[in-house]
Amino acid sequence: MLQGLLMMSDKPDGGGEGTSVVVETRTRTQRPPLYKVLMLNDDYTPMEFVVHVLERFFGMTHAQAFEVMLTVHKKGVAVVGVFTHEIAETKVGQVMDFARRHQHPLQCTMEKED
Ligand code: TYC
Repeated sequence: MLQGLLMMSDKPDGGGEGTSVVVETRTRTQRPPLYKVLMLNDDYTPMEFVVHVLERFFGMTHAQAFEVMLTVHKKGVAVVGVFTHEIAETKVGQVMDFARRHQHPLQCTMEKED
């Protein structure tokens, strides 16, 4: 947010003690770039594990998670969330870590939104 402070003079020569005037300027809040987090299908990760991942790391209800898991299973890939770069990176790391610890080949990636 930008806000200007304009110093104005009430004297003809522009000198002397200035009068402070707070000027409202146009506020343009920049939106950060967003990243899609994608879940990839594979032949080995159990369906229930993927459902659990979607509930645990993406805040989905069981019904939502089951639906998204089935979309990945049928189509090969699905967007499971859209986040800022740092949050998306964290989610991908959490999923990959959790899958590896359970010895499942589940893959999760991120991609910049257009
Ligand atoms: N295809 C897996 C199976 O049949 C299930 C699965 C769904 C795996 C989604 C990964 O991202 C995934 N057990």
